Amino acid sequence: MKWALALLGLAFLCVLRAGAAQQMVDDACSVQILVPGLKGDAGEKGDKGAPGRPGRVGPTGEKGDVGDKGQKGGVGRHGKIGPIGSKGEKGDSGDIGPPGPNGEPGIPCECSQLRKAIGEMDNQVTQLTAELKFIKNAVAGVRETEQKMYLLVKEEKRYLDAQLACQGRGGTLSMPKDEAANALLAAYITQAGLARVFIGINDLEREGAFVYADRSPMQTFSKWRSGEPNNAYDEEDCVELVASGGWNDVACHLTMHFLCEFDKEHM
Ligand SMILES: [Ca+2]
Ligand SMILES: [Ca+2]
Repeated sequence: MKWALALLGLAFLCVLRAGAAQQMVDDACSVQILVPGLKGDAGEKGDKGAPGRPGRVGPTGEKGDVGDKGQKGGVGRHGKIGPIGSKGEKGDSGDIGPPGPNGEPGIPCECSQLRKAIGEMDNQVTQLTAELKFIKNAVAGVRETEQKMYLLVKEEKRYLDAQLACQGRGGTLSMPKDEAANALLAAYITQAGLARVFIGINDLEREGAFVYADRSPMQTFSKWRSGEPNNAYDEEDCVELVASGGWNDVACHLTMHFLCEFDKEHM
């Protein structure tokens, strides 16, 4: 259509100009005006068009392969406690263990005699313990320090018999080795209403060399009364404690009450 209109327009123009310039019209109109011109250069690329409408839903595909295993889940809550099961059967005995180390060599002995002696000693210990407890609680009362127990025995005995009596009860005649112990013993006999008692000091072995009843030497402490020890009549080898707390050497064959002492460790 455009081409037809353009050709009509150009032909009309040739008719108008026919009278004025015949020659020029002849030249112009003689051109083959029905032939299109050369194709022009490509225009610039246009803007991107708007998105098209969604296509139709396709058919259902085939079932896919099994997927990979998922990660392990967290620990679940505790379940309820189940009922108590029945008792199982007894298991087999374990293997025998390795032998223990060898014991120390024994002492050769007449074991039957030893057992008899031990039995008798047990009886004696039981008897002594009962006797000591009786004396402590019912008869004399005792005096105690942290390490020792003192017992005033109200039986009149000579020095050596008194020492044997104390030893028979597991002790010895009292051996005051410091001011505190000596004061305790003095108060003890004073409260008992006694004037004097044997204590465990003597110079039986060597005149003038006083030792304790366990043969231990005198230490720095002593409590001799004024003028004592005097070894009067050349026969005073044993020692008495008087109520005031002083010591005096006296004859060992005198009889008087006495004081025993016991180590608590050995009771
Ligand atoms: Ca003497
Ligand atoms: Ca004397």
